[in-house]
Amino acid sequence: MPMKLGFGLYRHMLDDAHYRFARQCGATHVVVHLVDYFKQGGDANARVDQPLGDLHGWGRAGDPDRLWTVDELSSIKQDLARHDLEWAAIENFDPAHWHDILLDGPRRDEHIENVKTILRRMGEVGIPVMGYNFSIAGVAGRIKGAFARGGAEAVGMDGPVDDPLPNGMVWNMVYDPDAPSGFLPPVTHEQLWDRLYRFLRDVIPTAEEAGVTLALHPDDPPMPTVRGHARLVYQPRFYQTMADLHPSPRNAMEFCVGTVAEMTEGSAEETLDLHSREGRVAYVHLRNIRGKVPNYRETFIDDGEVDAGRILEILHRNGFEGVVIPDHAPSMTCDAPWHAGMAFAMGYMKAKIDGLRESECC
Ligand SMILES: [Mn+2]
Repeated sequence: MPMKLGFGLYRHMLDDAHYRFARQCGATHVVVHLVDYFKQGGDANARVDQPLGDLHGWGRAGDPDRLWTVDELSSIKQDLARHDLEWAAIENFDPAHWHDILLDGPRRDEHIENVKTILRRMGEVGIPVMGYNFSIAGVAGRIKGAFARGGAEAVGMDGPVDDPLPNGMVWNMVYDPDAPSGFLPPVTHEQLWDRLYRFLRDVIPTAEEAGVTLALHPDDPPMPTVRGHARLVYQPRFYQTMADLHPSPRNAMEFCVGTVAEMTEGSAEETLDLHSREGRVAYVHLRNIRGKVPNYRETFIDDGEVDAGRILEILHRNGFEGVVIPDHAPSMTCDAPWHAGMAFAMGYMKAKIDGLRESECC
């Protein structure tokens, strides 16, 4: 089985028009975000691109008392199937459901049960992968501008962001709007690695029973700290640290090529080669960048420091059978900036993947 071309859809995109668009771009698989990052959008976080936000984050997390139900998941799966699309993965837990696992808070046991329930329901519906970030500050501190070729609007970073994180917020979302004022005490690297270790220890047995793979996204942006809080996988070598925490094949990676390329050490190609050879990669985010943290820019897929064709060759050579999605792309100047940017990335990836398949066949 060769690798598959997939497409990532945000919560507000779970409709027929976006399913058709993904299929028209050549996707056979879809990665679904069930957390709505855009509920309190405003200008800083409009539903026109990837979520950006400001120091207040992306907005409110979901309902802490309502986990995703089997009915809800089955209905999305059926909708996808009607469009010839397979559900490859859910991307990201809702902070409302698991914040005290990240924060090691008083509700941690309850939140571990939440994660187990979600994994069991995924297994029941047949969703094979759960992508997640294990991060206190989350995706914070990025800017947007006409950074990409031809002045296309893209995301980047211009220096570190060290403003402290308010109480009630985690992973760039507000889970408790009534939290007392003040700031979250910074977490150290040792504390956070210990929290990830205990998380995997507690939930991997359920993931194994359910047949669901947990797939860790590296820290985006990959800084040693963001908003004063330590990060885990902010250099390529820390992916190995994560792999060593639990030997189960259900402990895997959501390998984000762009994020790994933004790291100040190592190379995305070598890191991907190592872990895809060992079968540790559940699925791949493929996008391109120029620069390193804390100063980088996202670029068109053919235009940055990553050789995206070479990335796909490495995956093909290592027998990777999972899904590759474009992550995000610069917005193009036209009536449908997001669609055009994503379609460009999809066309590029589809041509490369088809070429790899053909070079093998005859
Ligand atoms: Mn990514």
